[in-house]
Amino acid sequence: MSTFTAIGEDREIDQEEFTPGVEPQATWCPGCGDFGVLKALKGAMPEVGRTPDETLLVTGIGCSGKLSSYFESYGFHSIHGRALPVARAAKLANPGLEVIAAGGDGDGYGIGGNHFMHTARENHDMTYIVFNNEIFGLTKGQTSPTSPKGHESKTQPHGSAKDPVRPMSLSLASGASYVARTAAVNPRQAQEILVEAIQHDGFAHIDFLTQCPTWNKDAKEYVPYTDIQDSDEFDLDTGDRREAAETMYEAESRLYEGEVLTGRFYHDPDRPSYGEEKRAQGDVPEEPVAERYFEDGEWERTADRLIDRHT
Ligand SMILES: Cc1ncc(C[n+]2csc(CCOP(=O)(O)OP(=O)(O)O)c2C)c(N)n1
Ligand code: SF4
Ligand SMILES: [Mg+2]
Repeated sequence: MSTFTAIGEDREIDQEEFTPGVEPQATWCPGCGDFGVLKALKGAMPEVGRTPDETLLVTGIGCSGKLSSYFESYGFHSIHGRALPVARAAKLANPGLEVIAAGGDGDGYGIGGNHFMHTARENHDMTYIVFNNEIFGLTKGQTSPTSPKGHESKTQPHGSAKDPVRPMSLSLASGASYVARTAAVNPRQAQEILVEAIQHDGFAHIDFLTQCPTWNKDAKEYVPYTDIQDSDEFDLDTGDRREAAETMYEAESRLYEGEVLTGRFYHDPDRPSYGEEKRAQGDVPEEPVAERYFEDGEWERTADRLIDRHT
């Protein structure tokens, strides 16, 4: 079965289908928050109703990037900071695929920051999970763009003199149409948010707090956490940009004071995705731009039809 013929299958899906036969056990350190992302993602897929054949997971480089090895679906372990351009191209080539991109805070907010900003701006239809452990985990604990000011590490032995990136504020200002923060220690909320993000038509960004007990002992486990949707202190209208911006700023500031605020911060269900805009203009076809196979073994390239139209 190809990824094209599998799309639209209607059947019960078991989350165990997302456990690969090769390397079923993740090799992350004991207590690593990355396990929580994998668990929540596997739990979300049956709820969304997508099979491994209908899903593409693109990852960057880092401990977080190993997610695609431990999750059964189409997978692409790309290069550092470049998961989003790969994911964008795949989604445009095959709009029926459920595309999920994932990587670390260094990967997505540092070296890949430019791609993050523009993928949000263009509202590409995908879910982007950023494992935020406030450190470079894989390369053994260097300061990352989300490390708190004053954080001591091998690269900043006297403490970082830099203000950290505000991931949700950056995402909203750039144009993301769904923005949330969750934490590995909150698996129920994490799964619910993943389901919403995957079902959202547009760029859905999740800042996923993942503790790194090996290299970032300061970050502890992101507990206790408060779900802003359950808190009496917040009465946020997630469709209101200004309110969302204020609440994100508050959550980002308080994280560095030791208070973990999680939940849904912004959701605009009406903004058309980049793919929808391009299809409306007739610039990309409705069907995949890749090779299409037929039952009798014949195939055609819809890309050829596109090229004919432009020559
Ligand atoms: C172009 C390039 N520069 C640097 C590296 C080295 N490198 C690998 S992973 C990494 C940072 C990982 O940190 P993060 O993205 O936060 O992921 P984590 O390991 O914390 O999940 C770096 C700098 C690389 N692989 N490629
Ligand atoms: S180094 Fe940190 S982020 Fe990497 S697997 Fe170990 S605990 Fe997880
Ligand atoms: Mg990291």
